[in-house]
Amino acid sequence: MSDQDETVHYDSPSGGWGSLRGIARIFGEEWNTPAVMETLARQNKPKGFMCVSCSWAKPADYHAFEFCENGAKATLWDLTTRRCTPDFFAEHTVTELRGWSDYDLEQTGRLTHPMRYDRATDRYVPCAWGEAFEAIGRELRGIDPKSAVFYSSGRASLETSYIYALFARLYGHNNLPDSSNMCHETTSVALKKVIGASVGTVVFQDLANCDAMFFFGQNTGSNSPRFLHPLQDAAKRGVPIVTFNPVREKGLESFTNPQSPVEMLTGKETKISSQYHQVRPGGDIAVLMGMCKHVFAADDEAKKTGRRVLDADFIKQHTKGLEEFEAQVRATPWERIEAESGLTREAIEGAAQVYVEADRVIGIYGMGLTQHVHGFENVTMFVNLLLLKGNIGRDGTGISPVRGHSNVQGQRTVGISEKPELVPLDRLAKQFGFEPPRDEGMNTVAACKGILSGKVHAFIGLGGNFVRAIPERDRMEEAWTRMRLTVQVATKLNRSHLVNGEVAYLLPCLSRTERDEQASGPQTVTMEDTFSCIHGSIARRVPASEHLLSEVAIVAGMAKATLAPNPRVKWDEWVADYARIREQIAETYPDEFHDFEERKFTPGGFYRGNSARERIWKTEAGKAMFTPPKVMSSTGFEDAPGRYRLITMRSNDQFNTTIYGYSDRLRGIEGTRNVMLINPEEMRRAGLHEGQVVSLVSDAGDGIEREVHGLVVMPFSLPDGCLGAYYPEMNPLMPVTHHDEHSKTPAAKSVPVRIRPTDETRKPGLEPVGHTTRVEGRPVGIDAT
Ligand SMILES: Nc1nc2c(c(=O)[nH]1)N[C@H]1C(S)=C(S)[C@@H](COP(=O)(O)OP(=O)(O)OC[C@H]3O[C@@H](n4cnc5c(=O)[nH]c(N)nc54)[C@H](O)[C@@H]3O)O[C@H]1N2
Ligand SMILES: Nc1nc2c(c(=O)[nH]1)N[C@H]1C(S)=C(S)[C@@H](COP(=O)(O)OP(=O)(O)OC[C@H]3O[C@@H](n4cnc5c(=O)[nH]c(N)nc54)[C@H](O)[C@@H]3O)O[C@H]1N2
Ligand SMILES: [Mo]
Repeated sequence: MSDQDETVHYDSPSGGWGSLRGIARIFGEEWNTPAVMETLARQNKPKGFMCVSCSWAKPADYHAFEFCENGAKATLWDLTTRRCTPDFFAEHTVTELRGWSDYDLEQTGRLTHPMRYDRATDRYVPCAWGEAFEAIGRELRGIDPKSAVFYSSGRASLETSYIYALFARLYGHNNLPDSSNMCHETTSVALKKVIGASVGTVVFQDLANCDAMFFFGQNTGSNSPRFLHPLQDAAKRGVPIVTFNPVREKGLESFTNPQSPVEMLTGKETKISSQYHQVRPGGDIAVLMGMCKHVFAADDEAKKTGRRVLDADFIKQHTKGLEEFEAQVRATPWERIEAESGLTREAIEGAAQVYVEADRVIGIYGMGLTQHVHGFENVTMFVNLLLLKGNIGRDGTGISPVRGHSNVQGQRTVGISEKPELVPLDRLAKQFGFEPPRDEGMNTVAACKGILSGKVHAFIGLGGNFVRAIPERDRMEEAWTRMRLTVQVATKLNRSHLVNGEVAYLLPCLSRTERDEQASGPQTVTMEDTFSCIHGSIARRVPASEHLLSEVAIVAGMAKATLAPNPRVKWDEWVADYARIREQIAETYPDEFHDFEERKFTPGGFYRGNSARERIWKTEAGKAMFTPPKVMSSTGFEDAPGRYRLITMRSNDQFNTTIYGYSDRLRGIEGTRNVMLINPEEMRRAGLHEGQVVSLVSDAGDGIEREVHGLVVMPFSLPDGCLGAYYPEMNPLMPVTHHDEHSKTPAAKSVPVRIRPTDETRKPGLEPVGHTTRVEGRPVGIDAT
């Protein structure tokens, strides 16, 4: 393990004054006005608006300010007074704007007018909404529907998502990739297979009723900070919290509640994790194997005195496949487990002993498990561990994937899915009198491959920043320009808007913080949180521009201009009153959404239910499945001299591809994102020194040369054999084929790379990182540097 003292680190707890300073630093005077405070005070409250940042629960008994540093940043980002107007676009060509950083692009402020790309002048020019819809409709009618892709990024409401998916199916395809395809798709596929439910089984109250929590690869302090409150409560109750993460993430170490005056004044912090294990990236299958091995051994001991550690009744009644799984675990030697995990047997047994002693256990995880070639095995191994002691389907227990975007889970619930078997197509057919397409649609990876091969002719993006979020940036951007039609619905300018198809539109929408006034009055929209609770959201702010339309109106506008009229599909009525869309949702999904209108403002949200929580297993065998893992490492590649496992990381100063600033406060990395993190011993072994400028090259063995240059070496506490660097800067290094085998989630947490040193040394700063990709020696990309 690395020498802690040589590495950068952050000594203060997460939360605390640092989080308030974090907000003030970015927004300066802009944030501390009465109107902004009024907006923030209504965030995540019943009859307020729901945060646009992450999907963490909005509890019924909320705090005075039910938002966190990052929720406030996300809101303030939308409330900015800056505007990206037609004048701005008149001054800059698209080619010029492609030279701007992601940060600078978003700093131009909120988009104000619908814009059309004009090839002759290489500029975006304003156009009327009607003109944009007509042109989009004409283009879509002119191509095979199966060659169009409708992407969504996880923010749009249930109402928008439902009509967007309906639009796709009425038009004739299931090509509905979602940001979820890059995120928790591994969860959806793995949990569905082994417990018959595609989402987590935990609800908010379980957090207060559990006896132990196990955290694998989820960074609470940065990515779901409001979760720190129930975690702090649990830690104070003496609940052991055991964490496995290659990085020592501050939020999982200690926390000062910024909403507690006493804690703020005294600087008192709560220790969060009782054990913290820096597992190798990709080493979780081995850790979980080791833990199960210890549980079996403890059960053997207990049996001698007539007791059991395993929940034998549960296993007998509710599960299948224990024997084969147990045989494999018992046959796996500790040496193998230690080598793959990078942890000692004692450490793993120490963690497992907490599991043995606890009656009620919750398993929590994030991208550290899902974004691997064998992410499926990671998730199913976690379920195996929980099943051994009946830790699914009892109060205070369960499996809890922490979802990302604020409505990413909900979008899947109401039909945004490329998998026809997950959507009640027969019901849709009846409800709207049409024959929906039944063939499998394109997920994100399939869409990327389709764009690369020229099979995809049109791309509509409902939010997001697709070309920055996906792997293989250079090849994707080059292929992008060969598409006939690209449409982006967005609040702020980003890279994806500057990589155009032949015909391109940029359509600005209301943000969720803004009043959505339609013919019937102000509208409510709804979302689903990570615990499957549905919340209404209603906003009061005056929109950023009078020319904005709501996402519902934009989707309906495009659909109406594309499709033949259908008396049952009432686009205009739906736009006039979103309650009419909620009626349709309730008709398609009666079990989950009955009495939707009456229940939409239930404090804490209304629960849409989860069969696995009731111990009803909708799997092939009708039981919860023990799943012997096929591999011991989740990386999907062999170790080799000079080959490293690259973790692509998020900082607390970004929301995905939106970069708020350059302070990764909780990791002690300030004023830069252009760093390559490595432990000090590994740095010396590689013959490198602090401040040395290096390139990373992908080592996928597929003949394509991918390189990111201009990274500065920074010593950091990490396990051996791995490196850390930021997402999305590293995405040019990821092959599109490097993804989870089952779900196709890009494997962003173990990318095989090599280091290419230079002679230069400097302090890390704001210089942009460059990237080049070569296919058979030919440079690809539209403006690779
Ligand atoms: N501020 C902020 N909040 C966000 C986001 C954001 O970008 N910024 N993004 C939102 C979205 S869309 C999502 S999906 C979530 C993402 O939230 P998380 O699921 O927390 O995702 P990451 O931060 O990418 O990575 C999680 C953790 O996995 C660890 N890790 C990496 N490799 C491994 C491994 O092999 N094993 C283990 N055990 N751990 C590993 C990393 O060190 C990191 O701490 O956050 C949401 N919230
Ligand atoms: N290497 C690597 N790659 C990754 C990941 C990783 O950990 N490592 N994480 C993956 C994950 S988990 C995810 S979820 C994806 C994220 O991928 P995306 O969801 O595609 O990306 P975002 O950065 O969240 O999208 C930000 C843009 O959304 C638009 N936007 C913001 N608010 C709204 C709104 O209310 N409405 C509309 N219409 N538009 C809006 C703005 O224009 C903004 O620029 O990236 C994935 N890519
Ligand atoms: Mo995500």
